[in-house]
Amino acid sequence: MEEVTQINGTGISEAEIGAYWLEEDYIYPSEEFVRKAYIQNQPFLNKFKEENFPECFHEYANLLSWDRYWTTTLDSSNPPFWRWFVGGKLNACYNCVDRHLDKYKNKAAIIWVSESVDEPDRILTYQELYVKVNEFASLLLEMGLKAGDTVTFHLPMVPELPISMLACARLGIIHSEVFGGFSGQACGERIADSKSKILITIDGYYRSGKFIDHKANADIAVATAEKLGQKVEKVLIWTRHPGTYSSKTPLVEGRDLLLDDLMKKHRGKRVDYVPMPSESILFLMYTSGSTGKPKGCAHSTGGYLSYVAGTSKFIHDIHPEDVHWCMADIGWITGHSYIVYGPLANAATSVMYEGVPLYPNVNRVWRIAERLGVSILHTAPTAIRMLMRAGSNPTQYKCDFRLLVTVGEPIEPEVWRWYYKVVGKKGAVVLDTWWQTETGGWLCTTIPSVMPMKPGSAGPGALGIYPVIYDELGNEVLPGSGKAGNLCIKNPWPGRMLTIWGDPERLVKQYYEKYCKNRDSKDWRDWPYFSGDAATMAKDGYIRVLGRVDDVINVAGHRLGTKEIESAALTCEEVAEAAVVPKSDELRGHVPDLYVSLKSGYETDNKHLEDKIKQAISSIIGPIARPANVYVVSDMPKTRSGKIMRRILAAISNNREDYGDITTLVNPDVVEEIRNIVRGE
Ligand code: 6R9
Repeated sequence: MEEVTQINGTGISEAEIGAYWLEEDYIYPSEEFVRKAYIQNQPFLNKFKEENFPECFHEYANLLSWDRYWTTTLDSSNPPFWRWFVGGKLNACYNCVDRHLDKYKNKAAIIWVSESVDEPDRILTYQELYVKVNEFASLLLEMGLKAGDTVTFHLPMVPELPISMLACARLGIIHSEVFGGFSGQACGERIADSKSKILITIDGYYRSGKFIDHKANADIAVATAEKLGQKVEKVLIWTRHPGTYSSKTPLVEGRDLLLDDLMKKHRGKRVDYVPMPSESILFLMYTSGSTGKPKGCAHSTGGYLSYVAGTSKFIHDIHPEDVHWCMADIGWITGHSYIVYGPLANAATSVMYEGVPLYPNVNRVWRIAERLGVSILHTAPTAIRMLMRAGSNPTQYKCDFRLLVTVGEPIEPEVWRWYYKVVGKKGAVVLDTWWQTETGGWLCTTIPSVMPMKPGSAGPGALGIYPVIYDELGNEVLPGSGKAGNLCIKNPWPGRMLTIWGDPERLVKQYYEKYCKNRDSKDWRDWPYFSGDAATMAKDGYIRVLGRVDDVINVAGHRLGTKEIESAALTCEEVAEAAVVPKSDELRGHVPDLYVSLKSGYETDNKHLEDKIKQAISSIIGPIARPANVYVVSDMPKTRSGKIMRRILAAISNNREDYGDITTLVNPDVVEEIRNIVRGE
């Protein structure tokens, strides 16, 4: 049995909390945490019971300032294209910046920490953020951009990224940030899909002590977009060291503009914010799915912002006096929701760190946390595993965390315990939050002040969220049965993406077709959301997420499509067929293993080919997609209908014998041959 640090400090009776308190491996929040938390009692949780749906989400929407209140909480006339807070108007930038000026003008909104230990922090107070966002919005207006246009960013972790996001939001311009570590080509494909005429980038940034020439990617991105039919008219370039252009890549005349120069004209300018309809698109975030083409998840202004503001306040429990540090990259959904929009909507102080956790040494994270007085730390199991295994020692530092978040991949109980005991000194609560790019915000997590933690479990549905596990046939897998199934959500919620940009039918196909009970029904109860994850649900409703059931692989918390990697491998002329499978990895959770067969006439015994393929994948997608191993095989294990049996390759990569039945293969002999190649025999 896990040790119990504190009993329930809320004074709520066991009967009220019900089954939550009965299981053996529960760990309870410290009394100190509970005393300070926003949610103090069961009546607040009761507001989110199923019978109060959808009005329960007024608790979230009412945290925002609306220019016009909504008339309809949930318009469900066209499922699954639900619309939230219809009739309402608001502005996301106003809600994250302007409205805090009265009370918090002089408070740090963003504390940016350079990767270099010698470079001073950049601190933007709410007033300074307001000034910079207005100046940049003034420039965007001058460029002729207006509400409803799209703009692509390819920015790393610099303060100009949230400034650019908020300036777009101020004018109703849809921003589409592409993770800075993605290649120029990946960025170009997203520019073309989103139809952006403007790209916002930077000359370079630091990674593990090296200056990365990022502007070089912009040229590739523009060329790629143009090949795909989208002309990029202007490339706006921030500089990593303001005033100095540090890239070796020349500027293209007439197209590339240095923002240092352009911004001079806009100094001191103020721009009115544009009240936007609740269901207008705030941003696009591309993510990988089961096809080769990433999809643009379009998030709404009113629903999304309400959802991230509400979860940040009531579950994340961010108070204005907290210093919140989420170590994710803003190029992913976690950064959008829980570095920028959620914390800033709550007038928090949000820390942004440019670099990697282990640079220049294993204790960098704790030095930063100690120096800034970070009270809430938010990171992924991969980072925790790396710190733990590298011998990082938080106990040497005066860190005083109140709450620790883990997100992005399943966390092993052993890693959870290190986070809880060594990082949190058993005083901080650990929140394991399960959600996805598509969902906008957290879906499964404990409510830390009133529910105990269970190492390795993401907790029950968040406020107003009703998860269910279905088997392949659509039967409910009962809680406590110990059986795994597909994790689904019974009801709509305000944070879910509005649609998939340019391809609304894909929303229906990918997330709803599988379990829709009646396609003609207008009742949301007939439209459960299929997440693509496998999970089990314990008797108490706690969810344990096992991983993806589709062609998505999770590498160090980064989501990659196996089809995207395979397509990149196929650009090498030698490659006839490619199959990617996840291989378990102690640090990164999973890494991609790639199997290729070659076109006739090519030598299988070609040492350079492996490097060539790895290089192709790095430059087409980005270094994170680089396979751990490339195996050149004479043929793929195939069914009679010609399908590659990835399950068999996955078993071989992970050194398991559970191939299942291989007699149905057209070429069963190849299994032994591949196994010998992988084992190096
Ligand atoms: C927020 C984010 C989504 C996929 C998701 C699942 C995995 C996320 C998790 C988790 C276990 C958690 N995932 N949180 N698995 N426990 N707490 O990561 O979004 O990049 O879209 O990835 O990540 O497999 O389906 P995204």
